[in-house]
Amino acid sequence: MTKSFALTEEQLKFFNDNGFVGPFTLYEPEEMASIWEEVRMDILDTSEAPFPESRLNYDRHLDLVQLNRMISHPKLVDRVASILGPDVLSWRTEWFPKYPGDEGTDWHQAESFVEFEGTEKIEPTAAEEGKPWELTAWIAMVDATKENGCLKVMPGSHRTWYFDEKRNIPFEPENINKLNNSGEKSGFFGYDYDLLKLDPDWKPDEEKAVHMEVKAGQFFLFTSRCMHGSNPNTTTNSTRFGWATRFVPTHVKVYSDQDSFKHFGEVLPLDRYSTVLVKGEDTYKHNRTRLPIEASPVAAE
Ligand SMILES: O=C(O)CCC(=O)C(=O)O
Ligand SMILES: [Fe+2]
Repeated sequence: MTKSFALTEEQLKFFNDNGFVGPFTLYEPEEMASIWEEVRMDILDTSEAPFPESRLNYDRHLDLVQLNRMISHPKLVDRVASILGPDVLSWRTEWFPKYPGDEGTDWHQAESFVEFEGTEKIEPTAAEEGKPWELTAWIAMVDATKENGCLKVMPGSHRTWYFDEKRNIPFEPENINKLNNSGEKSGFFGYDYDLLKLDPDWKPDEEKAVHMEVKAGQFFLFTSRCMHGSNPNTTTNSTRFGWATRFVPTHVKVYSDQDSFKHFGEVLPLDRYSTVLVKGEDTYKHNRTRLPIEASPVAAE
């Protein structure tokens, strides 16, 4: 019987209470260092990428085997399935580099990933009250520390909306790495997430934040409803490279009726895009999907 990496009852309870859980080890630091050395070069060639023209470079797990192996790794997927249920799709992966001197990431919450353009990217068709239908595994490509801007989360905040993720706000890339209206070096990659606050006068309690310091090769899980962000990278020589890998149960419609989507001032056509069925079965068949590269019949030949 193959080993299962499902969450323990205790870990599941921690997740339900807090909205996040981890860290867990996917690779030992030395192994991750050698994978990352290769991958960081490979991602520069976008000829086979799903979005070859985009500087966002999303979803490179679709063409790069090393990355595909990560999003379908049992150590990751078994834990994701403990929360989302047995039938799981990978729907997006995103790079989050933070270079020395870069601004922090504004506190934010999401679920439908409307992302300031009025269109839900993911929509559940069989949601159950209190059960998350989206989950992110944030994988550290290098050590993430409080100083280089590791992710921070606000325990228990997944039960209350502090932001309206469905409001449209302008993309203002000229403000990246500038001080914001509160005099802080924080922003949201060209958007001002503070404009989505339900109560403009409310401020999160930084004292309660948990800073997810993780080693290269580790990951943690969180629902995007759990408020998260990061401090600025105050180091002079340490770049933090995070890779957010996002999952949904198969009942969720991904980019439903959309041929392209807008994000960070770009238009991304979806003709090369599909979800990946990383665990279980897809009986809903809402989405274009494929198997992980190494599980597909061509790879097995
Ligand atoms: O890594 C970051 O700074 C932000 C990541 C994030 O917001 C996410 O993964 O949803
Ligand atoms: Fe986020």
